[in-house]
Amino acid sequence: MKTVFSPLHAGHSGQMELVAGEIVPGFEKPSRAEIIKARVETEKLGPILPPESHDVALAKRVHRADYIDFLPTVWERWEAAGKTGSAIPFTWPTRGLRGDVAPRTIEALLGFYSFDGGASFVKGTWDAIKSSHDVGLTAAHLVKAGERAAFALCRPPGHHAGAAFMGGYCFINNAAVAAQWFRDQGAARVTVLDVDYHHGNGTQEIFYDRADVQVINLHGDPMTEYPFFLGHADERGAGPGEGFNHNYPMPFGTAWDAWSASLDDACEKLAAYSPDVVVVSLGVDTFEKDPISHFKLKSADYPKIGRRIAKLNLPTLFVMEGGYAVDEIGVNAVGVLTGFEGR
Ligand code: FKS
Ligand code: ZN
Repeated sequence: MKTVFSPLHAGHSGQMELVAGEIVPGFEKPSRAEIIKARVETEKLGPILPPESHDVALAKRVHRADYIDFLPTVWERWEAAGKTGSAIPFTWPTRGLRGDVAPRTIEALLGFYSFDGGASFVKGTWDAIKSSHDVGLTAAHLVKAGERAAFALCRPPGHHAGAAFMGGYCFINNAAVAAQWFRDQGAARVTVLDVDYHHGNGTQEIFYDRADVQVINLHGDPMTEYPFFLGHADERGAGPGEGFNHNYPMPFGTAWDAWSASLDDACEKLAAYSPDVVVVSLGVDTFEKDPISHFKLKSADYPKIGRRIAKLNLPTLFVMEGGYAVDEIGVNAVGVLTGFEGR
């Protein structure tokens, strides 16, 4: 299978993150993508292609236009305001405050367009976001052109980004943009299957009231796991979208037997929906040694995930999301892809 990758991801580097009361270097770091790329090479998965540039008008099909227009302006506004360090949001319009009036200052706008402090900017962040968007769409083009599958080695990831907010290391929802693009290209139905450890709240929000994009999520139970405020089993979609959203929250300690039972059930629902194409939000932070997660999948389990998805026998776009056990991230992510290819 072909991989699409851009070196511009590396400009999103050195950004800081607030974890447990301390500002620390972000877990979502450049070596993640580099190690996956190196594993694609050593495993001879296939050619690695650069992305083509795609207009962000495509991103505006799933994100609000003012949000997408805001992202490229963040760093220059932050600097113009005399600020140093990472641009991190810290005030949010939660219940009881106005979320409908866009304020004027950069610190206020960062809060207006986010749900947590997990998506922070440095100088190269916008170029990395745009390259990740381009990587996703370029890989989607390969699938549309007839490849059985393609791998979008996106960084930064996307599945926490909603219609008008960033958060959880995510800015543009690459998987959602690709799913919408497939619809616009004539696919009647698209499924997003999200196997990242964290619930893909952004993807769920974007497609929640739609029947043309089925969204299936396997993840840590939001009662105890980030992003906490979405991802329960009773969230089944709304209006015309009712019955097209499926959540599989699972407790800390979940290992292959229980996790794969959820995957089997998810794949049955997916097959019954009979989409023209599947977009897999591929996170490997379900790994037993992941430093921020609490599932217990082993490296040998990742090829089994790929094999199960391959059994669906549908055109498949893999979009990279999370995974923080950097030493094993290449083995695990590429393991899914080689498993998909039946080796
Ligand atoms: C560490 C707290 C970290 C944020 C977790 C974000 C997870 C991001 C991700 C993505 F795929 F988007 F990258 N809280 N104690 O893995 O879901
Ligand atoms: Zn994750």
